[in-house]
Amino acid sequence: MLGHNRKMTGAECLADMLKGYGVTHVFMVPAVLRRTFAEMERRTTIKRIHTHGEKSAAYMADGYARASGKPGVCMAQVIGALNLAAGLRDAWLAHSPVIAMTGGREPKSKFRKVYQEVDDVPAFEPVTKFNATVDDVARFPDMVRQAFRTATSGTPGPVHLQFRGNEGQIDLEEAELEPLVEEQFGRVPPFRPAPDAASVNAALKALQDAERPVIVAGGGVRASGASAELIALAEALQIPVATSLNGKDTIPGTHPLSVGVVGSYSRESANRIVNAADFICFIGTETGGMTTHFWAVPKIGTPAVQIDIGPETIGRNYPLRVGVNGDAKVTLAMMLKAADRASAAKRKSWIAQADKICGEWREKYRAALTSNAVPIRPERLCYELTAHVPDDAIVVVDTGHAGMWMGGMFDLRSPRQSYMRSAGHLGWAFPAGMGAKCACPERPVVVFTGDAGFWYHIGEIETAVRWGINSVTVVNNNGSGNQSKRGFDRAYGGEQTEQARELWTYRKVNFARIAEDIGALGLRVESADAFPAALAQALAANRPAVIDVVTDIDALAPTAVT
Ligand SMILES: Cc1ncc(C[n+]2csc(CCOP(=O)(O)OP(=O)(O)O)c2C)c(N)n1
Repeated sequence: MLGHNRKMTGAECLADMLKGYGVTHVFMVPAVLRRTFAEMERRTTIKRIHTHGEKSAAYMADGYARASGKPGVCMAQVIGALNLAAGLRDAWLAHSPVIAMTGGREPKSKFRKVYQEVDDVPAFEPVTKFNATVDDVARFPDMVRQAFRTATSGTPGPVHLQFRGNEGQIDLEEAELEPLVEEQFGRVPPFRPAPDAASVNAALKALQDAERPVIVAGGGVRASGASAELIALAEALQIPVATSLNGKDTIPGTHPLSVGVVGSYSRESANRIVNAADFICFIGTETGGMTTHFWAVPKIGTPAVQIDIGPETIGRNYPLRVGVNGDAKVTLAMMLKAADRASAAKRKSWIAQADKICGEWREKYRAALTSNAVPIRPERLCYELTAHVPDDAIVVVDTGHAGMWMGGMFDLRSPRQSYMRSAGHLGWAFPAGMGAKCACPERPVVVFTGDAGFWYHIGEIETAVRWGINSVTVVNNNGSGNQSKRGFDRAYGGEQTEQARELWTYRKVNFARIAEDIGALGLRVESADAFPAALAQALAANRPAVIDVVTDIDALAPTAVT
């Protein structure tokens, strides 16, 4: 391959490689890899999105990756490296393929108290699958390939490359370089390993024998693009489907076999049905605390099978009848092919029971979902979003109360809609939604966040306006982080003092005015009936939009049932 005597700079090589992998945007705070940015301008159409903080740059790259399946690239110079590492934590928790590039240390000035330096590499260790330094320009091609290969392969996840020089100035150096790209690793999944047939047959037999089985589908089904196969198998065998929060868009909430999100930020019907099941088929879920409400739903000991691309997760939390190691789409297709459809008949009364439980949930929350109360009830806001979010929208949801409200009360209506959620970080959704919009400019992006979450990266409104990143952000604005209310009640031994409210309340602010001042469309909604028109106006605006919805500070989301 080499020996062509064609020298190029690291910057030229990196720009060519990012283009070759299909990267369309990079997210960063300068100054890092400056020469590479100059080469990107000359040699590619990659957009260099200059943000107001490294953490939001990482969240944008994460949103880009989760929306498209293509690695999201974010960058920081040495002094911003730990801010970037902090931003990788959500991508790590959500198994999102993010590639972080930072400036690093020069051997000649190490340990001499050079300006701004600490050894950043260890900080990336707990939030990456591959954490490496590029110290010689000759290593650009193979290290960049390894970054893409690792981020996308197996269970996807973030990687980090530190380039020599506090601003990555190694990119100025020249060598004989081959900017070879393996396009296969430009998107998840690069491989679809087929499981062992005997394990598939054993899992299928156990599932078919069960009278009250449930499938729990997670983010692995989403990463594999296996929704259609999941739904087809559930229909063929007549099995209800619950999802993890990360797998919420693997089956529309309006599908007759969908029972909702199971676990902590969940829907009561899903938890009740999973706990009434005699058999669980986990697929593409690591059976973590959030999905199982700390292993109470289902109870440990419930007979189960688990299907996953990552062998290390199979059986981690639940003793299994059968473990199946393979890609979700391939495995589900194999199961579907061998499925005994006649076995569905014995599940008639189970399906009727599941329908009844779902109906009871709807009845229980009907009044809240359709409430005209002022200030607005968040349940009603979720109900309006279910009805009015476009058929091909990407819905991006923050954590805290936003995660609880939307996880439990919102339904996707179409298999063309996507749902992405913060894996735990308050403030993730607004920048992640911007990244999603960069990745899929032709699709509407609707972000749902609380005001507590929106404050984190509010400066990025300016980035959205500057770059024309036209996502729509719905702010559930109750002037507080009121998910914390219950916790402080407990801490104060039952009921908190009036002064304790200073621990979780904020000033009342009109975010629509702030958005307008920065150049976005700002709309304020004070009555629920006005929301659909505001959403329609925001979606049609052709500029970034913030819908400030004034909601009830006393509205607390229901907690998980066990
Ligand atoms: C980075 C980060 N820090 C702290 C938390 C803990 N946390 C969870 S919810 C919450 C308060 C926000 O409450 P919420 O009711 O979601 O806000 P609102 O919807 O009222 O804006 C906090 C501080 C977190 N999830 N992420």
